[in-house]
Amino acid sequence: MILNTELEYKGNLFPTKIIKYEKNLNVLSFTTENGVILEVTVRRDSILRFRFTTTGIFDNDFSYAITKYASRGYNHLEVTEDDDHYTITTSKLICNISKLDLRTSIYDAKDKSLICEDELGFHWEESYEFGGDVVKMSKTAQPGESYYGLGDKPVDNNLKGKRFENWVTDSYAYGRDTDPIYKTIPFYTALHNKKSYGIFFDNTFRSYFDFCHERRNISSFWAHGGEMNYYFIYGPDMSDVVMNYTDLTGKPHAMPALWALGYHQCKWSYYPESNVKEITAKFRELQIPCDAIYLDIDYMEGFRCFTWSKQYFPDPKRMVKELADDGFKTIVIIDPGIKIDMDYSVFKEGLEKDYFCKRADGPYMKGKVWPGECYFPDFTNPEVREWWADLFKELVEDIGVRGVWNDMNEPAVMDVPGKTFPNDVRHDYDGNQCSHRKAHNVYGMQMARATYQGLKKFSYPNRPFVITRAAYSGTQRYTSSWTGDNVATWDHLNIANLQAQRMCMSGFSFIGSDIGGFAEQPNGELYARWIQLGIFHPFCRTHSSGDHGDQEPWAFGTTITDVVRKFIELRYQLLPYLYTAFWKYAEEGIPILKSLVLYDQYDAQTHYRNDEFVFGEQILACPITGPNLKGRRMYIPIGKWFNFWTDEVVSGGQEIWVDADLDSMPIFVKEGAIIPKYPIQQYVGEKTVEELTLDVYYKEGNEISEVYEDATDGYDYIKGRYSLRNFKFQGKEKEIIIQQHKSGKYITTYKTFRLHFHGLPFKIKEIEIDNVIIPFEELRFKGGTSLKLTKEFTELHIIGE
Ligand code: MIG
Repeated sequence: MILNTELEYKGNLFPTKIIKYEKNLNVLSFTTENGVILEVTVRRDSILRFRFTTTGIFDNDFSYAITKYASRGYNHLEVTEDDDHYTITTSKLICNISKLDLRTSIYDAKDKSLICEDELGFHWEESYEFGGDVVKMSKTAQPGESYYGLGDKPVDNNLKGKRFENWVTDSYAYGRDTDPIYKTIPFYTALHNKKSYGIFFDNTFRSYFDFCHERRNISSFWAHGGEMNYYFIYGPDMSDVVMNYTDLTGKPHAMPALWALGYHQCKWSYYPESNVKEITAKFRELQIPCDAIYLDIDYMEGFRCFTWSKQYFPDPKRMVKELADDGFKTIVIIDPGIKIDMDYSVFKEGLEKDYFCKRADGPYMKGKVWPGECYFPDFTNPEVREWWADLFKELVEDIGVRGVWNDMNEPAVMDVPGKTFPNDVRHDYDGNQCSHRKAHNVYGMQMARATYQGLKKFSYPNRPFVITRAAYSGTQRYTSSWTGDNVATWDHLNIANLQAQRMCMSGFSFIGSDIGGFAEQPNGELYARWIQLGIFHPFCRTHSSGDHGDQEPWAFGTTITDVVRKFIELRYQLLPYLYTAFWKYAEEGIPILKSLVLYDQYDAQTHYRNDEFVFGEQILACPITGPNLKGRRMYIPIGKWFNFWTDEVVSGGQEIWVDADLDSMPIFVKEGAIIPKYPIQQYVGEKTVEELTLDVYYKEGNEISEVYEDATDGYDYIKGRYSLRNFKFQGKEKEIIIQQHKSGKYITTYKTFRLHFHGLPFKIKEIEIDNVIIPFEELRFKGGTSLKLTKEFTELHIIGE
């Protein structure tokens, strides 16, 4: 809260009555007697933007979060007026704006039910110290309302009763409820009476959200500067809210290369070269699949970005090539701090070109990080971003590095209060010069963006791969991310689960945790359980601080190694399934992981669930989150599900006990699903995929499954060279019909499918492929019930006896 006595003196200020209304196409503005203007922009039938100024003049309308590719347009817009309010009507929403004080209430246009209503609505306090306002909004909580989202907050899914701060912060060994941590995603979804809406508060200043914490029936949000500027996004399906938010702030600009969805191995630090080679060789020797190996800060010369330690890595180009020949992509860390050193070309150039951040009165922003005293590029300057992007030429184009890891980009500064830049540091903010108060939350995002631009340019024709620690809404367009410096404890396994789900429902699906924990050391059991969870996270990497014992899959004895291998192998088998989920995310903004509330908001049981989640659209997973467990109770969402290991069918809508010894975990597959699988490979591309396995889970009824594939890297898919298979499954008592619709011009390497049936209630008698009857024996694999058949069919009938 604001403790400044001067502020308290004047206190909250409120808009007064409307004296002027103007309509300019889809932009409606309402001016009050005391000079407040509310501008409502109808972006879509279900998306309204609300923006307020208290000075009669709006800021330049600029946002790092909103993508220029966001959809626009609506079917219907009508504004009417009566005695006490204006009414904006679209095909989805009715929004009333009070003539007395600008307070709004929003209703569902179909059934006229109340969705969201201002309490005090917009109000503000003048900020004497910094100028401008502390801008505030409060809304009345509806009966039974719950709240979800907000990025990486390490708390239970349902945010009700809690208050949060958004200020991107380096948070070594954070814990449950630590707030704020690395990311600022000021977007939440609310749910009441089975209907969901979302609010995206696009304000980069330090901001706060209160979900019925301060007052039991009130939700509110406010920021220490800037405009009250928020988007109201209506569902009523939560998945539509999340998709629309993701459309607004952007989907990934490109698909990741398939290898990026493989398993990654990291530690602080693998060096020298011989150590790196030992690790990679061990993966191949033990036949544990792995696609990427990371070099942390010790690969550099005195922590100078874009240099290599001559002692530890005398010939990086050769090493990177040798690793690549063995299937390993090399990923290196790059931090924002540039060492003050006149003999260091990056520093000299940055200085000469005036690219480093400065304090208010002119001196450089000097801060201590790993290299010692550093200056920091102003990534909010487009010219600096271009320069930064070009610095990757040698690393990527010449040496062959395939991915870059951006760390410390909160920005983190050592040994100072606040652990970051002071507030007075100046930023370009793409031509909207401002202080660090406004730029802080986007600094890391803009660094990752510049890095992405470099990778995109110099990796071509391959796709770029970037991973960032800090983020603001919209960062998902450029990069993947991890959840920062967690700890090797069981509670952190839980936190990782929550954070990955939360990031996914906050539009940022390419996320994972440091598997096993960054700080301290897991025992084998914790590591194995964490791998089991990690293989279901879109980004899958083991990382540790390296100042305790080893944390490779083989570091805990052969029993654990075998469990870890088994699950990483499963990840590789499921790659086409995950790739398809990623494609749906990149294409439509559908989150890759779905918390149960997002999966089925109509079942009230899901509103408080935390552990179970749906991976893609048809696999339900739930980690084991404590020691010595041989299983657990978990909630199965409504519907019928196959136990992945036993094929036993369970009915959802209830909590059940599920066995899961250390070499297992609860995994279920939705009935009717067709799950695509690749053969186990030690790295993506090790094998040519000669056959696509399709695991078909019987259902009496219909279900649709899809498989997206392309060349696994490169940009041909954008030109239509992809392969999308849509399978329509219809199950009857004694028959299965599978219709395949194929689109895209990519020709997959395999020619055949291997169909494997689960839960088939009948014995197969004959098979009809595109109206031609073929005896079962001709297609069947020796002794089994699986079929080998051409990938070209359009309609398949499996007829039982
Ligand atoms: O101050 O580069 O979160 O993943 O290994 C610590 C060393 C800096 C923090 C990152 C961590 C990384 C470590 N870094």
